[in-house]
Amino acid sequence: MANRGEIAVRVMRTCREMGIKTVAVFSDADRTSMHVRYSDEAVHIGPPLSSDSYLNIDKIIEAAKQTNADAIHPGYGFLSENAEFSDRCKKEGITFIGPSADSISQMGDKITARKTIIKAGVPVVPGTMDPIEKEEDAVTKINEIGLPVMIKASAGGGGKGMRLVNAEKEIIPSIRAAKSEAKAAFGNDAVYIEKYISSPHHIEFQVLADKFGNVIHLFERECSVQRRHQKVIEETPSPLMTPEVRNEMGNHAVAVAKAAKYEGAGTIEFIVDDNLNYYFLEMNTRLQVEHPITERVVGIDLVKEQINIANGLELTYKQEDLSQNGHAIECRIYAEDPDNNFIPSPGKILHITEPLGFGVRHDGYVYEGYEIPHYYDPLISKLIVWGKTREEAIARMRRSLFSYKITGVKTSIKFLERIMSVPDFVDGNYNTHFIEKNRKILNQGDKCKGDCKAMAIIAAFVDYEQKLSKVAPKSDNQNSNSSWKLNNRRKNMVRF
Ligand code: MV4
Repeated sequence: MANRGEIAVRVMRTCREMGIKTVAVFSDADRTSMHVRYSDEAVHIGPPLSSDSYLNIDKIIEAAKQTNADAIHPGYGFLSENAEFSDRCKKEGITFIGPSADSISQMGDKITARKTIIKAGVPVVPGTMDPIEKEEDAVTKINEIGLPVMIKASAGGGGKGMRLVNAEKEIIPSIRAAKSEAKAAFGNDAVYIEKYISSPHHIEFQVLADKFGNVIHLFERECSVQRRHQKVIEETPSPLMTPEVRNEMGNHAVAVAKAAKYEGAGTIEFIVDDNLNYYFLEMNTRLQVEHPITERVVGIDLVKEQINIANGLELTYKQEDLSQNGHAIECRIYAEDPDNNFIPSPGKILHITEPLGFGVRHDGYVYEGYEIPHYYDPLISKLIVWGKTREEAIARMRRSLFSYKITGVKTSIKFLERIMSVPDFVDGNYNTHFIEKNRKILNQGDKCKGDCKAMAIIAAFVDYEQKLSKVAPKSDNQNSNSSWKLNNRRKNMVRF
């Protein structure tokens, strides 16, 4: 398991179910980490810095050889989308649980990906198909496409090396800025132009592809609730989607995976406008953080499928076997301070009470007394709930967040609780600007003194939760169904 934290534990859980022995790798900062405790064996791979440990290909390969590992699961982040690593595993005779180096490189280079995708008949954002060579040509092209446009680094992704251009005089400075940023970040300064899609939704499709060319999709995830290109909440089905568009986008996602000769679990990202026009954005050639919502609604363990595919087994599901059952939402719980610009808050967990109960899944790795290191992503856990309907899932997420207690570090829990009561979220009426649009309500939280409607809803909700959780007063009257209590409760009851 070439990873750490919650994803390492999550993958090893499935291995244990499948009777597969696991080897953890760990840096000096992770000696007491849960993934080390959960594994069957653990190998130390170096100092805390990722570049010296979890990103060091030689160290990981050495650990695999030392323990006679048959296969490596890369998780997400770290080496998961590194073509060289996929290739190196192959050369060493170790199965890489993921796609080939060629598939990774083809999708990692956005210009190559756009060309492949167009050939497959899938809509891409209108724009250029080759790197910008001459600045004058770019100006001509942009005038054809029409402002605003985005300049994007071909080697970029996830928001890095992007520039929005609103006015003609910004074109050349933006190209130069994007190029130098791309050069510094990726060692490749190729940039291209896309028409700007304003107020988009981010909707992605999960795919599974085996070594025999069978490809299925597992429907969509709505990921528009994000902050600075970091997803905050994901849900499936998307409140925006219709059965017709879902079917069409799903077929296009399958076409993308086939065009990339893809193998394993992958995700096709689309940007979608309010009129449900959709365009391919990028393909993520790994298991994603938010994969559990798909698992819950479709009923398939994606890690088990990844392992079986890597092991050369044929997919046992056909597209027509799959359907979406109910609604799932995931909240990402970070060790960060939502009232102080989300600065990371690593440190020791003094107390943790995890939410439990029907329809709740909690994918985490911390325990009482564990110290979250400052070297890595401060994700503590992912809280995933399921409900028959979206309304039920939201109510279940509210009560789960309400009963989730962590002390010792600051967490994003109360910020997520606020989102669950913001009218635009409750109505399913949101796009990638949601957090910015609702910034006032979300950021001021308890301090909000204005006459804002959402704060009233939050206050009413907190009141409701307190009523449900308070201890019944001692009474001489042993009949606890006294009428004042019942009236009080009925007033607050919600029916689904
Ligand atoms: C865009 C766009 C609008 N028009 N491209 C941001 C991350 C990277 N994957 C692509 N991104 C965007 N590309 C065009 N032509 C708006 C975004 C964008 C965005 C996309 C998905 C999720 C969140 C986003 C937040 C801001 C901007």
